[in-house]
Amino acid sequence: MFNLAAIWLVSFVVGAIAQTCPALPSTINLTANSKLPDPFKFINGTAVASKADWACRREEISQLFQRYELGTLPPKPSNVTASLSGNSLTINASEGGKSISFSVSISKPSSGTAPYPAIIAYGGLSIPTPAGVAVITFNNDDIAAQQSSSSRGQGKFYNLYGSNHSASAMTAWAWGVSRIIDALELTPSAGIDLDHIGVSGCSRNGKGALVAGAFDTRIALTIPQESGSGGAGSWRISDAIMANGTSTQTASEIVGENVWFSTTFNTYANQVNVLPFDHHLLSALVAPRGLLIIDNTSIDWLGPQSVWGCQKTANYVWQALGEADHMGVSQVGNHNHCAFPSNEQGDLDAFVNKFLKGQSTNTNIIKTDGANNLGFVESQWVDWTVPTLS
Ligand code: MCU
Repeated sequence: MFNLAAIWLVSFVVGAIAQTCPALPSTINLTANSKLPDPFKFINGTAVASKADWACRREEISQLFQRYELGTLPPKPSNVTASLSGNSLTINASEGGKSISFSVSISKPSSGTAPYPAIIAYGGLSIPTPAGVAVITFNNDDIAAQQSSSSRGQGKFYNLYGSNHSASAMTAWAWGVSRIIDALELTPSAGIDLDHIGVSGCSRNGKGALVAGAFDTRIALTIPQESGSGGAGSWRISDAIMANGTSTQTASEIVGENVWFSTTFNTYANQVNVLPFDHHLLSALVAPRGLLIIDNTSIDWLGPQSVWGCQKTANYVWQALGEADHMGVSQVGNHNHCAFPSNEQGDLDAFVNKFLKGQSTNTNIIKTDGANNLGFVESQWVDWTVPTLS
């Protein structure tokens, strides 16, 4: 009964959004804004004053990211089927007379009973595997290649939708994650608890995991690890760090390095101030669901100052929604890239136990081991206030 009620509520809310949210104008006059854009103001200048408004603003932000940075995320294909063989779940998707199939492996935990919570792991899990949690290994490169800038349009996503589809590799991977969840829904014998699904990845795959968590609200916990610029970092702050003489990754570099972003983003890579968003708003799409940003203060290329400022600012959206502790940042240095340091284990456990295991834990975790707030001066970046939305 509860599930039916929940399904009814979700379709009611989705239906209400479709009816009442203003459509994004086909042409938007982009104007320079050197601050992190206001989460609580629609593109037409109207204030976000309620949780219902936020639902529409969230949809608007999603559309803006697709239009200017990530490319279009296609809806669920007309036909999705799944088959389970041992630990391998095969997903078949067809659309417009074409079809693809891809497989993920499911590694069940040695403790607990089915259905298990699970983490969908881009390219394998880079954080320590939590006890009692299944790991679903997603070969994201099979869906969209990311060898170099010449990987554009390569991978199974593009076999289905055409090599000229606007979706960036990260959007194609997010589509893949959604199809994995569709397949888990179709396959109860896979033994995965649909209310407790997480997603994680490190570095380039951390950027990808954040995008998947942003787009699919069936994901309960998103854990991008050391995702850096183009992930948990802010385009604007990274440009400022670079201008101050620290060699860090910026939008203008990233668009030449790989195919993580849409070709449309090339237009904005040298003028990020005109973007009507920054990556605090990519994170904000996850709210009020669980998000733990795991980061490293020791690698300039990742832009630790940028990640810190961006994500501290993102937390204001959770604050506005009355769920500040559903989003955390744990930033610790003195370890190699993607090597999870043991002194972050407690932070990870707190989030996993709350969002994947339903326990009551303290997830008030917004911390860095970098000195002096890593030089982040909020007044330089934030020129808006945080409403209380009800
Ligand atoms: C942090 O993610 C990327 C980074 O954006 C790239 O510039 C660098 O080449 O690779 C990083 C990565 O994915 O390392 C595994």
